[in-house]
Amino acid sequence: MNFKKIPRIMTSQELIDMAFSRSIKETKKKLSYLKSNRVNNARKIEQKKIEIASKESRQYLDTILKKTPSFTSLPDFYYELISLTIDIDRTRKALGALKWASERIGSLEGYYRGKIKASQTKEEFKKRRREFFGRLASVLRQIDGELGYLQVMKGKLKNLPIFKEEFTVVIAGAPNAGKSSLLRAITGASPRVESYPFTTQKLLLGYMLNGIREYQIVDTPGLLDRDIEEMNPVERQAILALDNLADIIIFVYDPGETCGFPKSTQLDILENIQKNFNSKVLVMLNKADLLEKDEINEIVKFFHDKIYICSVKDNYGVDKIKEYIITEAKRII
Ligand SMILES: Nc1nc2c(ncn2[C@@H]2O[C@H](COP(=O)(O)OP(=O)(O)OP(=O)(O)O)[C@@H](O)[C@H]2O)c(=O)[nH]1
Ligand SMILES: [Mg+2]
Repeated sequence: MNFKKIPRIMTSQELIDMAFSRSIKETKKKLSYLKSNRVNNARKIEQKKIEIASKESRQYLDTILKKTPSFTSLPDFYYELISLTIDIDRTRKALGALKWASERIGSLEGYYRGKIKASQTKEEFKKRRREFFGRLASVLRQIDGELGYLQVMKGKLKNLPIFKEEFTVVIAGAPNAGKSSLLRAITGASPRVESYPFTTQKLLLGYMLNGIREYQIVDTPGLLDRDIEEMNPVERQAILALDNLADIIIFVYDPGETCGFPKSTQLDILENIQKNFNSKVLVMLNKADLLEKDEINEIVKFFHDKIYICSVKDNYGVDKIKEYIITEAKRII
């Protein structure tokens, strides 16, 4: 699954310019020994221009088709992740259009070479070749929108994380609770952290090291308290990770509510996670620096001591989270 191999996607105008300029240059290079004042040579030269313009544009389109991995052969998890990232049907349609263009150029090439063969004068050869160039450009212009779409698709796929078969921790919680801050604190990753919700829009990956062992940590977009059917593709990525990747889950809880979501909503999200996924859930009270001691004690009581008190901002309690991950990894694997 290597999306980096997809070549840079040109616009139709860039592709037209490339095909025409190579056609002229290559023909000159290859047939420089021919004198164009002879009718037969002039015919060969114009045919060569057609052949090269066709070859260059078709080769380019065929490379995109060949280097774009077939989505159906992907493992289920990646197929789902990709379908939440790009519109797979739309991408298939765009690839279909490229295939059509390549075939159309091939048949136009055959048609115009035949026309030139049957022509008698240099003027006619030139006219036919120009007609071919015009029709080639028109076919490529027709797929300009599709090329544009594939360019966007490539940009999105290039950034998809590739997960390893390692012990994996998935960090979940309400938007703005401090999930990405935690990822940053325990791994070498540097995700964007902002004081507003919905900063993280896709799955982010980091690795926590302990000697020679590494643990895979996945940061997810914030969850709201709602049914899967109502979730948008960004939230669904979090669900997908919780369902498919998590050996354990860390739920980041912000009882000070600076995240903008009340405690009750956050506890409902937690309950849904505990209900719907099999993995063990560690609850992490974050932003303890903003709470009074009494408030913290009350929360600890509410959770029957089963909660980790942290302030990622002050790096307080983060080591305990790391220890927990290491112990669980030993226990599970
Ligand atoms: N006071 C305080 N602020 C914190 C702490 N941890 C995170 N924050 C702040 O909370 C805000 C949100 O942090 P993020 O790490 O981006 O939160 P997130 O859960 O990844 O947010 P989304 O990606 O939007 O879901 C940022 O302004 C952080 O600086 C903490 O322990 N104490
Ligand atoms: Mg985030």
